[in-house]
Amino acid sequence: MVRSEDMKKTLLVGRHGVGKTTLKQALRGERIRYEKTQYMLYDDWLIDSPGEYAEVHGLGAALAIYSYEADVVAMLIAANDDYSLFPPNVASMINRDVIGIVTKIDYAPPDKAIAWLRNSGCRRIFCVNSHTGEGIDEVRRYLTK
Ligand SMILES: Nc1nc2c(ncn2[C@@H]2O[C@H](COP(=O)(O)OP(=O)(O)O)[C@@H](O)[C@H]2O)c(=O)[nH]1
Ligand SMILES: [Mg+2]
Repeated sequence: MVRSEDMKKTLLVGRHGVGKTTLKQALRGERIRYEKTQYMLYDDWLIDSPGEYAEVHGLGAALAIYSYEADVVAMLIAANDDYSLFPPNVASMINRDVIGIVTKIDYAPPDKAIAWLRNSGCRRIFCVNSHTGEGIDEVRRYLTK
């Protein structure tokens, strides 16, 4: 059982469909189910964002502002993505701890996504399959205060 007061407040960022909401469910130990994210969602320690905030240039500022409410910003890329939304070294523009999470490692090797996340400035990178729970404990441990 995860107690929100034990956890670092974490903002999840990435394109729509990358697996932010599913990761949130896995980290919280909830049943995995599809749920479209229509607006910024605060579930105590996890802040889930709609993919459009990362994809539409004009909405990017909203993510910057929400990052100030977080201890950690997690940038997500799926192992089978064929592009990255995140500019090189963008982590240096965020004055929070920035980590990378590769989702959907059941679909493809994570190497390409790891390289993109590293290029964007993430020093810590985790690899997960939110459906089976692989890698979820490591992320949860890192996000525990
Ligand atoms: N195979 C696999 N599918 C995943 C994984 N994570 C998310 N998905 C699926 O990807 C789709 C989009 O996930 P969702 O969490 O809604 O993405 P979001 O738009 O970033 O919130 C859903 O059908 C999820 O079940 C994963 O690690 N492995
Ligand atoms: Mg979502």
